Amino acid sequence: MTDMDRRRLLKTAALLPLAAACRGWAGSVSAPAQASFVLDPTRPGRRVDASLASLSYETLELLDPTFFAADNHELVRLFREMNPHGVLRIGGNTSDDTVWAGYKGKLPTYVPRKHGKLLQPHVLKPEGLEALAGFVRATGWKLVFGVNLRIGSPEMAVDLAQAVQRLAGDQLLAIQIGNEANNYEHDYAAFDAVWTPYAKALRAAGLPIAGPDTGANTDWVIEYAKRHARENVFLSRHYYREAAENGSIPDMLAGDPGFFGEVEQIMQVAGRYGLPFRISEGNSYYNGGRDGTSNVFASALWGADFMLALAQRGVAAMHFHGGTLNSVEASLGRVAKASAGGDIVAQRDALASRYSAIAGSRALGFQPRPLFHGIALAQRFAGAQMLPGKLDAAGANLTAYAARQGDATLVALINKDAGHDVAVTVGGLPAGTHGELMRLHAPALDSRRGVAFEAAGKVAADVHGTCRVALPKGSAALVRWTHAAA
Ligand code: BDP
Repeated sequence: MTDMDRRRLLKTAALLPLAAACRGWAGSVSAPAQASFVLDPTRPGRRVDASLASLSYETLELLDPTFFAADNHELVRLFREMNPHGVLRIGGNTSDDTVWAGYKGKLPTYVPRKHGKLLQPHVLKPEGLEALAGFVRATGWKLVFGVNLRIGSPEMAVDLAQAVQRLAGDQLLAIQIGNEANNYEHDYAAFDAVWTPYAKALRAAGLPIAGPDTGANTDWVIEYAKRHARENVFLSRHYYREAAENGSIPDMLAGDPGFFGEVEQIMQVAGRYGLPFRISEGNSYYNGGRDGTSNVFASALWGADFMLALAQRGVAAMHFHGGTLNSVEASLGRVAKASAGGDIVAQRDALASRYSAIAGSRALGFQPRPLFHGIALAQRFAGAQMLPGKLDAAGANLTAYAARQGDATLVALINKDAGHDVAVTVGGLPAGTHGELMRLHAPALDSRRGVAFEAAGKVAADVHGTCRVALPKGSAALVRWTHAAA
């Protein structure tokens, strides 16, 4: 299908009268795959946390006190638009490479990372923290703050964490100790041995703690829960699908069932201790994300699907890692080489890390990346209770989620298939109700621009509680059925 055809198809779908939208496929394209999704409203599942859409940034970002600042209105607006109840996690590799200027005691000698070019640590000044506190207040977001474990100074960590608490007050959700310590501690026992003196000192100072903020070690999370659950705010680990070098659009859209098996293991343990579990950092591909994959429309479909798959299993939040290209490249021991030129959209895009959901700079302004719109779709489920459903995808790469939100029923349909349009017969809806349809779409899976998540008319469930929704390849839909009669 050409871009023109796609646009026409979406337009037609949006303009369909109620009955037609529910009875059949109106586009003039080859027959779509006939899928079905039947939800079961009698077995409500997990409640979706309000902070599901959350973000993660490098500590290095705080070295520019104009970035996270209350008067950075455009960034504040985009955070609030994404989620009025989000949580900002500050950390990443640079948290373990940063010293706190406010600390006047002695410090162990800084040990550069094996691969790194950084010979002296970054220095975080009080103005960076003050500005951050203003930013979280302006956004209404909570804060999770990572302190440097690698350097081996619990004293500095306490001093810094206390400053964060003084400035951020109630916005502070938790302090985390170390970033992906699995990269520099031999095993869980070694991590626990260096972590414990930090935790004791921080707790003695009245600070809330979360962790272990490991890279990809599910066994660490489980062991940590067993040992430290009682004094913890939440459990955390990171998620990236793969290294950027191995990334591609088909790979990203293929799904990652193995990971969700691990999530389920963690959720069992989290449930036993009554602790929330957050993916405190993650994105499509580590090593900074992949250009042409992490920053194009396909990432929006991936992000929405990933978040809802997490929510369905009871995971409280997904903190998408991002921020400036400079901060993420520095976290990897590299120097950012942003391509200059192009229009303002291209210039802002070039300044952001490849997987960031938001692009731009203080000087040039900020704009949503394609991923932002996928996150926005999934965030519509905040506060809802997930409902199970039976999906017959008819061979297409299609996922579907349902939830009850107050009196409304939500259904998200994500067609990650690059080759098949799909017509989904949704069943198990309250009979005779009408739904507000929203579509997430773009000219193509590899589009950097022209991505929208927007209202696309109404649909209605028939007397049997059934409705057909047309879903062009590489697009998603969200329908919110309200129980008022259509
Ligand atoms: C994680 C680090 C973060 C990096 C990211 C990446 O915590 O600092 O920016 O990987 O490789 O492991 O993109």
